Amino acid sequence: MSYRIDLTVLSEQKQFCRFGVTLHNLSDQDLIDWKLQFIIDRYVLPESVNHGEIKQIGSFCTITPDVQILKANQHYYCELSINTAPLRYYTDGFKDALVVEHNGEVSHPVVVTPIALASPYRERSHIPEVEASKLALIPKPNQINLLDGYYLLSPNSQITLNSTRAEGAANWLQVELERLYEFKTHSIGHSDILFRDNPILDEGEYSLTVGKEGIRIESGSAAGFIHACATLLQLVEATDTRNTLRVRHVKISDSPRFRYRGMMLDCARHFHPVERVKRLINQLAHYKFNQFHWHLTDDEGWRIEIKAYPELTDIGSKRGPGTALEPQFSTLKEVYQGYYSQDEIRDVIAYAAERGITVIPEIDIPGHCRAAIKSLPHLLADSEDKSQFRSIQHYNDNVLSPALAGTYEFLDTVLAEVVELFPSPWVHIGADEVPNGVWIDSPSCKALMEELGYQCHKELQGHLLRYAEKSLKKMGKRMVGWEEAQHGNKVSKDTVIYSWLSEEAALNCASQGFDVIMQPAQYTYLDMTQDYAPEEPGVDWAATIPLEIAYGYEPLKNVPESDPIRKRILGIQCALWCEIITHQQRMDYMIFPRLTALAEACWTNKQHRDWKDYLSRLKGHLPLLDKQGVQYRQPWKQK
Ligand code: TNX
Repeated sequence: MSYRIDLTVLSEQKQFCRFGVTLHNLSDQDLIDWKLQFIIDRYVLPESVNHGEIKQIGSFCTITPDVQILKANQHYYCELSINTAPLRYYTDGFKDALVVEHNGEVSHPVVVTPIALASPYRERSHIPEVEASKLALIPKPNQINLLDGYYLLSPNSQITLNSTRAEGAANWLQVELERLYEFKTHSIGHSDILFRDNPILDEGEYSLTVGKEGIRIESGSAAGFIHACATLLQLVEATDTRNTLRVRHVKISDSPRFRYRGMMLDCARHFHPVERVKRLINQLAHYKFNQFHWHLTDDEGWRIEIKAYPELTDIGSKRGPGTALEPQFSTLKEVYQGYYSQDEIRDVIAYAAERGITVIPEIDIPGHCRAAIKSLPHLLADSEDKSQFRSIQHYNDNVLSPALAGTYEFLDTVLAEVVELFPSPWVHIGADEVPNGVWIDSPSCKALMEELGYQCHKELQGHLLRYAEKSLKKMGKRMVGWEEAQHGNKVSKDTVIYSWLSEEAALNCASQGFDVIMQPAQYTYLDMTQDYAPEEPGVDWAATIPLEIAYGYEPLKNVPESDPIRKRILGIQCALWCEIITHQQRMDYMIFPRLTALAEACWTNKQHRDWKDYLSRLKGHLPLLDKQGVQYRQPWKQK
């Protein structure tokens, strides 16, 4: 390889770090009229760069060096600084680098070496050794009676449905038995697996009895039947005889702790093909989750087809050379793209519904809108706005204007199509991370504030969100949004708040009268690293989350049973933000096994949860993940 770049930590303090960057020209050609591009997700202080000038848009940086020629076999060196926390992990460093010559007409790939970290942590989290449990059920059912003996399932086994509600569950069970064990049930024979209605049971509740006479599943809801099948699929064991499975005699009565048990997947930062999304949804069903929150739009990509605005996907779903959006997060040289057609979305929704999972779409406004604004500038760009701001992800042009007619036209049109497409009663409107300083120097925002008597710019955000809330309500939907949706004090208490800053913040929203979904980043963010070794992929702005910490998340730990605030906490959600999730293997590694730990926080009552007990069930469960090719992080790593 002809070019190599090194990033070295020179000094680090809590909120200020200085680095040395060396580009080696190992080719036999001089570089003339060249620039250096790289990707890093921290903000580089522009004034801090010596020997050149930096321009940064999001994670995309370009350095114009102060030397025009870099001779063959020579190197270029500069220093730069950030004023955020030190880098601790290799994935914090340059993700990609490129040398471009002659205004980008020629480009040369650059080998990126791992950052030379100042003080790599050597501390590791330690998972105690345990015996694998023979009853490897995750999440742990709330009542189990283990009995002697096994029931055998053979190809003559028949599934009998005494409930129309159980149809979806029975289909899913058959699909999964075939996928996992190449096992097919017949339609003749006696009733080995019987699904029966039991209207006394609550939503999601089920009972599962395996005895001499067969497998009996009872529930009062379609969801309950699905959860029963999820349990059954973990009880099933292969035998030495082909096409014969055995199931331990057991009696289980089970119901969820929280009624909302979700996972959010960011498909904007990196695009996940439909098959990958479905694979995750199916996994969620196995751990009794019932909500899939689909983050479909962000600064770096618009991923949902909107028929009225083909530009959103023609332009907004692509980034990289020759497109309207700069490269971000991973590759510099190739165009990165992807979106879901409405047909694909319908297919995903149906697939999820068959597994008891509701798909909640998120259209993130008014921040995180760069892809939309670049796609529809005639509607969404406020050319007179001279406000200076920088978003958390380092953009200065990613916020919708509450004072443009185009913004409302856009919202009406997009939301109408979204509502039409998604049966979910909730639509997520984002509302997170609107940067300070936005709208301040926009004449039209000023005029709007005067007209409505608003004192503070945050009220403009409230104004826009209130509009969205009303439109969604008219269309029969409930608006839900991130924590910041209540900023600006305009949305009604009908809006459900997804709180991500901390559990304390969630309780604060609940005490104001909002219904709340808790997604505290310190426990539920699956993009956080899982240990302290520098080769662990991930970020750590909220925390490092080893399995033990994820498992240790005990929702509402400090809230007394009698506190009425508990009623406002509808459930728990975990999230995978995808800045560094570029491929399936990385996704598996970040999700598993932590998802199984969090599933238990969602489902299992506090008194039945125990770290060591979970570990032994996890150990017993890993072979099932292996069977499916899930590339989880090994909990019992050899040092
Ligand atoms: C915060 S949590 C975000 C996302 C980032 C994530 C990275 C929230 C509502 N916003 O935009 O992707 O951190 O961890």
